[in-house]
Amino acid sequence: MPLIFLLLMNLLVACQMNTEQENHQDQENPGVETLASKEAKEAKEELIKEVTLQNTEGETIGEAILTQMVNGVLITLDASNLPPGVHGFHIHEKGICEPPTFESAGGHFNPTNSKHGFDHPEGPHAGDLPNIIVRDDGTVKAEVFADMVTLETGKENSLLQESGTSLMIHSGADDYHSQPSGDAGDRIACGVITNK
Ligand SMILES: [Cu+2]
Ligand SMILES: [Zn+2]
Repeated sequence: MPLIFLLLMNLLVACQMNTEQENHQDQENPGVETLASKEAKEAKEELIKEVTLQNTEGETIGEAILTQMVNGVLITLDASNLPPGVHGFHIHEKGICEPPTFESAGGHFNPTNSKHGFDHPEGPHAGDLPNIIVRDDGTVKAEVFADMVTLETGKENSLLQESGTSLMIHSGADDYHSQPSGDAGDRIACGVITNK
């Protein structure tokens, strides 16, 4: 049998095995181990999403990197040209950012059908995030952890929905209890989290 065919057969067999059997297979055939672990690394790297944020004029003002962690999604925000002060920051339920109002993004991402706010007894929404603070020079760098969502597809709380989801910055602070969205004021920046 040609060598390439044998290698393909080994790969197919390895793919169908559970972890324990796979380990056994790996010891017998180090070549398969290398290929399999390469695939695992690539799969993890896919669980990172880059989100471009735009303001109400449609100009790009920064980005957010979403990284799948063990118990949630780390959101690393880096933006500029924003009004200084405290601003509400949320994940909204639709992946459509149409300036200037960004109403197209819908309400907060809320797969658990909860109430808004960390301080609400029936809250929070999965898409509720801590307020961010913009510096006097209009820049913000923040790391926010969203522990109720995932980047793994096919789950109810996945941010990679068919219709996408979005990140939103508001003009004012989220008070963490007012319905439906924390009385955080206008939507001033939006970024689509695509499922692609
Ligand atoms: Cu919002
Ligand atoms: Zn909310």
